[in-house]
Amino acid sequence: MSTRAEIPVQSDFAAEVNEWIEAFDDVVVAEGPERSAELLEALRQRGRQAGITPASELTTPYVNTIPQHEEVPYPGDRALESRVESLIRWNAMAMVHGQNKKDAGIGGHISTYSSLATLLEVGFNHFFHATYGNQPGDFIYFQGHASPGVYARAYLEGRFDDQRLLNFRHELRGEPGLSSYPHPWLMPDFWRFPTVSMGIGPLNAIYQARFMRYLENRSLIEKTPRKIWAFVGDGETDEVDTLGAISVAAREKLDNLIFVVNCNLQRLDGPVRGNKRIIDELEGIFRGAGWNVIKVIWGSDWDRLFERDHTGLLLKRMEECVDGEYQAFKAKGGAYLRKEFFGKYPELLELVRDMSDDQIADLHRGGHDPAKIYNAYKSAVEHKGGPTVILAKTVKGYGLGTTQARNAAHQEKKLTEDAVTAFVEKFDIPIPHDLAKDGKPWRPAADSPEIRYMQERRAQLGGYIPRREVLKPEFKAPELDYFTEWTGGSKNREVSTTMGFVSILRHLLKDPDIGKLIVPIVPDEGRTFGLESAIRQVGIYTPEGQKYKPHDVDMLLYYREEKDGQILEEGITEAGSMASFTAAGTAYSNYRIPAIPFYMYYSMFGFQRVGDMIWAFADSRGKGFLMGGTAGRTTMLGEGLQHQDGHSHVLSSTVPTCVSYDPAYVYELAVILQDGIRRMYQENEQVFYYITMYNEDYAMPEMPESSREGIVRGIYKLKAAPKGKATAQLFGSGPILREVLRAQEILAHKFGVQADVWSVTSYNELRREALAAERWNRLHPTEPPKTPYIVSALNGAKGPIIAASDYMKSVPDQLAPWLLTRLVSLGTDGFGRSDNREHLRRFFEVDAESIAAATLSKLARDGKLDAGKAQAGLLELGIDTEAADPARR
Ligand SMILES: Cc1ncc(C[n+]2csc(CCOP(=O)(O)OP(=O)(O)O)c2C)c(N)n1
Ligand SMILES: [Mg+2]
Repeated sequence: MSTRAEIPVQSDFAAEVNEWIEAFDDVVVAEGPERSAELLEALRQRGRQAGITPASELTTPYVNTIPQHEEVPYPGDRALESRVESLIRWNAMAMVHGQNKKDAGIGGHISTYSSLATLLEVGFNHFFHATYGNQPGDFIYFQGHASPGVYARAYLEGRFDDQRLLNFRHELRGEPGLSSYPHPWLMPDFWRFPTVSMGIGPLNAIYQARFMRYLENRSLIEKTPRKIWAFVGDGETDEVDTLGAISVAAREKLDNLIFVVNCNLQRLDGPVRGNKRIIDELEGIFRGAGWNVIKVIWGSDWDRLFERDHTGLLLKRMEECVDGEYQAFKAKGGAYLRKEFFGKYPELLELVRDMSDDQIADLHRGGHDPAKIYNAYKSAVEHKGGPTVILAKTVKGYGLGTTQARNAAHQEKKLTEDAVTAFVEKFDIPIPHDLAKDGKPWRPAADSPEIRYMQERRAQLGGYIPRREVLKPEFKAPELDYFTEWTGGSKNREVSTTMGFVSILRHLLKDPDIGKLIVPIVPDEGRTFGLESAIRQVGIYTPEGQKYKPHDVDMLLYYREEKDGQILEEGITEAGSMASFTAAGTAYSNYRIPAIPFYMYYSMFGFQRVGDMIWAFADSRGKGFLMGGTAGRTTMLGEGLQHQDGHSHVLSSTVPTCVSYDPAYVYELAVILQDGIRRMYQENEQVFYYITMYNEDYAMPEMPESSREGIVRGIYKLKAAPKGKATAQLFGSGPILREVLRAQEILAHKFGVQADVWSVTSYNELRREALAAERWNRLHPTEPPKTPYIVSALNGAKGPIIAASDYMKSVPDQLAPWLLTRLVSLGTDGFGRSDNREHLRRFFEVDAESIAAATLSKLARDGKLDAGKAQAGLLELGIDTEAADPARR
């Protein structure tokens, strides 16, 4: 009964559906696309009111987003552009091939650029502005391992000579080389953005776009049509960093941002999504996050086939295939494609009956078709209100013969002689065979039509890209007098170094000259650091202003958001904050604005969490202050294992341009900040700062006379032995310096042992300086040796050295080679615990009693104190000599 009843209902319904579709078609024809969309939206609304929720449409059919009939004609000279592209392809390939023949194992990549070439060339010829009037132009984040193609273009442009190309990956031979990947550190006039650590480029690009808007909204730079283009690998999207912040771009309506994902369907080992289609997956993710998505899947030569296919069978077949198959189609050639793809349906075979196997093999993917790419870029550049992602389907190893679309393509460094010959023929490179087989560079004369054309295109677009430049700084750092309020001590008021820092920061923010350049950055830790007053003072940046009345608006320190707010409150993202820090810390070059970022965060979530981004920051020649708050494994009380940082100073020591300090007092902090601003912004030194700050309150003393140099260099004598000559030397850093001072008293009063106390602000800097002196001495054995600062500062101070800090023992251990006696390091090796400072410091053996006990013990070992007396001293100090080692508990 039910079957009979249903069939007529269904067919009735099908007819009804058809009527609706016809009616809708009429609207499309009569009213146009916008009205039609309005109609659909109204229907959707109505559906919702009736309790019907339609499935959301995150993915669209597997065809180009821009239909052929909406395309504009290509504006460039296709023949000349194609010629230029071929020449670039040759030189990019030859550079890697030749170098690996000459120097086996030197490496490099040829397949990535071969898939990316047309995507870049359309940009270089028509979109990438090097300048906008007198303003800096677009920023391009290149896929790092496509660098040979970028070098090859610069070679054709005449920016590099033959020798420079022959020095690819040979940077240490007394001549300028070409670095493997984009590294501003190594090629400071060329690269702006280090991108080769997968995921860092796209993440930084998002925050770069945001920071650009920040500078515009704060009227620090002119508004221009400037764009940020990020070329991203499809495999690279596996990194959480690549996709993790894409919602930021949509939320902030960053229509200055364009991602181009080079969907060559492969990564290093094999297919990106062999069993699926990466383009569909990315389309859903980006659209869901609110991005404008443009798919460039098929080249123009497919349009003819689509036109001839009236049944939709071609699209059906396309949507049946997964990426693993698409890869095989390009690896195995035309006959295979005919049989396996078109051959599934006789109607499809018929479609390509008039085409040869070679013609079928040559059917282009969208990412290799300048016309399709041009239209996508044009649409992206014109899109308003949000970011755009272009998903371009390409072929890895395009045009490289037997390497094309093979799983091993990524690792291919050399071609066979036959393959070189085939390449030369395919791309019509007029180079003699004997030069070709060794991968010699080749370019036509500067006045040849193709070179003139490419030069003219770049001239039209304002110059060459990439290029990095730094204008001569005209910056005057405030003198130390400017910080008198903080060098003068806290007059017995108990404050923390964090509070001291925030008040210095607020002072700087008010400064008529440099105040506007300060960029405070926090990942949802403003209150942790007591920034409420600064929030009230300068506001939190939000491009839309404050659309709501904050609940605490009646309070003095309410949550103030402003369109031109100065604080970057990033939410809970250390990676995002680090990306903002990177944009701000390189603004002196990218925007010609010497922004001074202060990024304040939980020190535990810095170097170990975003260490690779900090490394890239250093590579970028970034400047600014990383302020590691709630520092110290015992000073950050209560929070335990995941929060208590006792090792960030070990990690910071690994970054060559990072200058680290662990100050105990606010005057030390003031001296360091003043010196940092001077060195980075006035002297233009390529360094940045890592400073730990703590949340323990105590009275801050006044800056002692002539301590300035020692503070900056890393050590100074803070308090000489109270009576007479010292027999021990005590080093202290951060809040543990106060434990050291207490140990000095205990030793004097209880045991009659005199000790000097030194404040060590930077073991890292002392070690670097000593290493440099030692190296010089090593290389100049006939010259009088240089004395490391640590040696001259100690000036023969007598007795064992006991060093204590809230960091691992390896931090003071760095000085061991230069000390006259063996150093005793006390530190916080091991996992943190939840407890208060007193218990934590006893547990980690860095409290005053443990420091005093270590001194007695060492004196006994050195034969300067009776061992029995030392043992009794330990007992008197309440030391549990049998407690388990905290480093292993
Ligand atoms: C963080 C990180 N992990 C691993 C690598 C090593 N690596 C370099 S390229 C590559 C594959 C890249 O694939 P894809 O992003 O698809 O780029 P394609 O070469 O296919 O364009 C890998 C794994 C790296 N550079 N960075
Ligand atoms: Mg890939």
